Amino acid sequence: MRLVSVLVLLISFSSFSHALDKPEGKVILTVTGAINGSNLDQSAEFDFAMLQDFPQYSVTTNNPWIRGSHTYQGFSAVDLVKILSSESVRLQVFAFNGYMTEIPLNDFVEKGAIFAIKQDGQPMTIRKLGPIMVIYPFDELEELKSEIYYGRSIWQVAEIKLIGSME
Ligand SMILES: Nc1nc2c(c(=O)[nH]1)N[C@H]1C(S)=C(S)[C@@H](COP(=O)(O)O)O[C@H]1N2
Ligand SMILES: [Mo]
Repeated sequence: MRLVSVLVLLISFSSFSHALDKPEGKVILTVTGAINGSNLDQSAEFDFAMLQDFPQYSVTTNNPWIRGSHTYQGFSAVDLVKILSSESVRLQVFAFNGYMTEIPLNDFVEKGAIFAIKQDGQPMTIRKLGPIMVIYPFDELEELKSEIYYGRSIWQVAEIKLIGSME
């Protein structure tokens, strides 16, 4: 059962059901690991438009790193795993600065986490901790205000490695 209600914006499902496209714009996310569907050898690359074509979810919350309450919009790891025909249940997420954290896929279901690509309707610049940042609905679930979820709140995400269920 979903514990956290996240607003499904359904901005565009159109290209989601198709085979994975090739990025036309600047690649902002590389996905490696336990994937079957791909648009490159052993990995999948995404530009901003491709990430925006995923079902979009919205979380409005405060967080410890950005002043004030903001509305974050982005995609779910559940849909990413689905489009890559992966059975992964765990993600290793890497930032530009080399920071890495592990996130259970379940956080995107039960805790309402999203990979945010927009803040208040605008793409997130690197200065604003973009282009991709993991956001939890801290204001909605008190248990998220702990070092576990702060540590999983990785910003300036560059790469996701899907860890297979057998690893
Ligand atoms: N890109 C990136 N995200 C990150 C980190 C980091 O070093 N780089 N640190 C993580 C950890 S361990 C915590 S507790 C929180 C808060 O880090 P801070 O207290 O140093 O701001 O951000 C997380 N996200
Ligand atoms: Mo931390």
